[in-house]
Order: sequence, then structure tokens, then C-alpha cells
Amino acid sequence: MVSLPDFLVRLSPVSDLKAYLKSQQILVDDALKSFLPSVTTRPRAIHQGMRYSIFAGGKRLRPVLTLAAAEACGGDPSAALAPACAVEVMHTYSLVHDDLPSMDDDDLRRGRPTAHKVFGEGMAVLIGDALLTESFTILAQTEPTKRYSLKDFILEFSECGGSKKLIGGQVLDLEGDGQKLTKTQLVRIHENKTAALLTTSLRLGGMTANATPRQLEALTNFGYHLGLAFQVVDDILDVTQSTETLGKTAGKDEAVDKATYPAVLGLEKSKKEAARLTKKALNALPPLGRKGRRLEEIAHSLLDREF
Ligand code: GRG
Repeated sequence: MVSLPDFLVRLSPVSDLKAYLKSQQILVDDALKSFLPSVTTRPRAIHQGMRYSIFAGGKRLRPVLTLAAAEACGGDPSAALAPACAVEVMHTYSLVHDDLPSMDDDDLRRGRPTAHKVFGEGMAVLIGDALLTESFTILAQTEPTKRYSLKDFILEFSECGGSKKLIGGQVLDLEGDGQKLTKTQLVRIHENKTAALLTTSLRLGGMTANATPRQLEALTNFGYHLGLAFQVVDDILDVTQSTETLGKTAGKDEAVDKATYPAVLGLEKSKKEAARLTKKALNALPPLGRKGRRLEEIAHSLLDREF
């Protein structure tokens, strides 16, 4: 395969971001297909459910960030495929459980009926459980590097998914139901949920490239602000886009009186907040040099996204 000289890759126009994202999504989907048990594996119902939820057409943002972070730290993205798939599988578990009637009670996800609508509630709980467990099996296939042992990868990943981050954020979210939250409370929820998973996705990619502590710190700062910006935009899209465009029920947050950025700050201030957070994310990138260019492009594109 002929690859472009490094200087041409660096000078490639931003417009080729679309092609880059598409190619990374295909790479991730192919890897996910080989990592996950086939639909004919017994018991079939659970494996069909796992694949239904994974291959429902998500954006693959988190694994793309893992691969881009590996590149930004001078690594080979193919070495980052196992953690990239692991974060996507953990993310999908959290969506399946978050959609359950006992949580957000959603009927639509990624443009399809949610797992509990198709397979029943009990099976959807198990699909989420199985995806979470499988994410560790996939992560365990990561090659350690000089600075980072397999234990370092596992701790990074498990701490992100655990009771102090993702699950802790979900607890704050549940406790906040039906309450008027302050901006500080809202930020606390999303730094533990969305921002934590985006940050870990980036850090795992950097770790596969044997990132220096300075590079890893840059990815952490970038991920924190990008994750919060992503959530602000997600909340904005819920009130400005259609169900068809989003692939999930539009206007749901407002209908159930959920505390969101537009509800707490208003729509215009939320847009400014998303831009402010994106700028802070971009300001974290200089230690990565020109190799961080893809991450910069991705941050810009997430601010302008429509779904
Ligand atoms: C343990 C149940 C449980 C939850 C953990 C992360 C989390 C907490 C819940 C996820 C549910 C959720 C809606 C979180 C908000 C983050 C977010 C904006 C998710 C949607 O991400 P996209 O837009 O989705 O990247 P796709 O479908 O494209 O992957």
C-alpha cells in the first residue's frame, strides 16, 4: 500500500476529514465483527442482542478518538484497535442500560428500537451485562508498551467504567431527576459520564503509542473539555434537531423536564459554552505538535455536527 509522505498527510485539507472518519469507522466495525461472538454462538439470543446493539449505526466517535490519539502520539493505530473496540463496547453497554424503562426509558436508539423493545427488558439487562464483560475480554488483547503494562490499561478502563466515574455519574443523574440543578451539578454529572469515557478513549490510544507523561496529560485535558463540549452539543441537538436526524427521540429531555445545558443556561448561552469548551480542548493540543492535527479537526467537526 502506498502511503502519503508525512508532510502531505499534515497538509491534507480539512475536507478529507469525512473520508478519514469513514475509513476509521470501517476499520473499527471490521474489528468489532471479529472480536464479538457470532450470532450463531449459543445461546443465540444474547449474541444476537449484543450484535444488534453494537451494529445499529453509532458514530464510533470514541474508538476513532482512540485511533487518532495513538497517531497523535506517534504510534500505529492498528495497535490501538483492541482498546478502541473495548471503549465502543463499554459505551454501547451504557446506552443499552441507560435506555431501560427503569433509567431513561427510551424507545429509539441509533435509529432503531432500543434493545429492551426488541428483546424484552430482562434480556436487555443481560445484553448490557454481556457487553460490559466482553469489553474487558477485548481490552485484554492490547499489547503492553515500555511505559504501560496490561495492568495499566485495565486500571484506566475499569476506573472509567466504575462507581467513581460512569456509574457514579449515572447515580448523580438519577438523584437529580425531577430537580432543578445548578450548572456546577450538571458539570459534575457529565465530567463523570461523557467526559470520562472520551478522556479514557484518548488516553488508551496514547498509551498504545507509549505516550510520554506530557502527551498523556495533553490528551487528558483535551478529552475533559471535548467531552463536556460534546455533551453540551448533544443537549442542544435534542432541542434543535428532529428524531429522524438524531436516531433517538428528539425533545425527550424537555418532555421529561431533564436538567440539560439549554434548560439550565438557555440555548444561546449553551452554544457559547460549547464553543468555549471546544477552544479549551484545542488549547490542550500543542504538546502533541502537528500530529495532533486530526484531533483538532475532530474537535471542530463535533462542534458543528447535526447528530
Ligand atoms: C452505567 C447505565 C450506565 C450508564 C453510565 C455513559 C453513561 C453512564 C450513560 C450513557 C447514556 C448517555 C445517553 C450518555 C450521554 C452521553 C452521550 C451523549 C451518548 C451518546 O453518544 P453518541 O452521540 O452516540 O456518540 P452513538 O450512538 O453515535 O455512539
